[in-house]
Amino acid sequence: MARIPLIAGNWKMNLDHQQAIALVQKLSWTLRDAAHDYKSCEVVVFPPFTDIRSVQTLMDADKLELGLGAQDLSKFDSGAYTGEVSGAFLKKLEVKYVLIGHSERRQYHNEGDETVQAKTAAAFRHGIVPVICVGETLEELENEGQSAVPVRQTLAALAGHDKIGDFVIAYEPVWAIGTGKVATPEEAAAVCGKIREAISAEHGPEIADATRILYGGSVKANNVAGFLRSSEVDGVLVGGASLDAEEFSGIARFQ
Ligand code: G2H
Repeated sequence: MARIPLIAGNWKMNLDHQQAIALVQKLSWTLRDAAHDYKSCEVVVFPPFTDIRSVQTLMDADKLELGLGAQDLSKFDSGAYTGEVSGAFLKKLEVKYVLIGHSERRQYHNEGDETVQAKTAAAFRHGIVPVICVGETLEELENEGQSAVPVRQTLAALAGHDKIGDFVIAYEPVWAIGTGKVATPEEAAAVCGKIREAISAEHGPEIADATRILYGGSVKANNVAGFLRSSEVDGVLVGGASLDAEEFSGIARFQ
């Protein structure tokens, strides 16, 4: 099955709403200049919660076919959970994707496999596509090799759901995030292949074939093509380089 590549820009805790507006306005030009074909490659941005409304309004006004994502969601649907943001609220803002289990959430907010599974369930309940982030630390790489942890985290996130909706997996080796160190395209492809094999064994080949598996970690316009050459890698999750419209458009123009 042909999977449409997904280019995802994770803005993390950068850009206030004015800066977010400026970036989307610029992106609208740089993607146009790049003659971006939205049908052959999906581009999604993941602003901070406070920027989502501004970005969504601007995309509508400009008829920009960017997808909108959120960087997290609550495992709860509503109620006395101060500081949390419900998937129901995100859905009303036309959020299509949500990052779950990003290594920065796992590292700084103590999110383990159980929380990631519960948030994945919340995304399924609200009809938002979870982008489940998995990856090994340097220590885990040395002790367990490169694919054991990402495979284990993937299966844990997908376990115990009555029905599995669409989802995306983002393989991000923790040692390659924001460090300038990058996995080789061969390493990335091998791990993405192992993740797909594991999904196939657990949930069947149809789901495995339909699932997009992305690579993330210090992706830039000048290294993206290497990752996307492999049929195992269906897109990229980009952090730092997604804050620059020309660089991000360069990544979207990988073909
Ligand atoms: C990994 C990635 C995006 P960066 O966190 O999620 O960030 O491209 O800055 O390494």
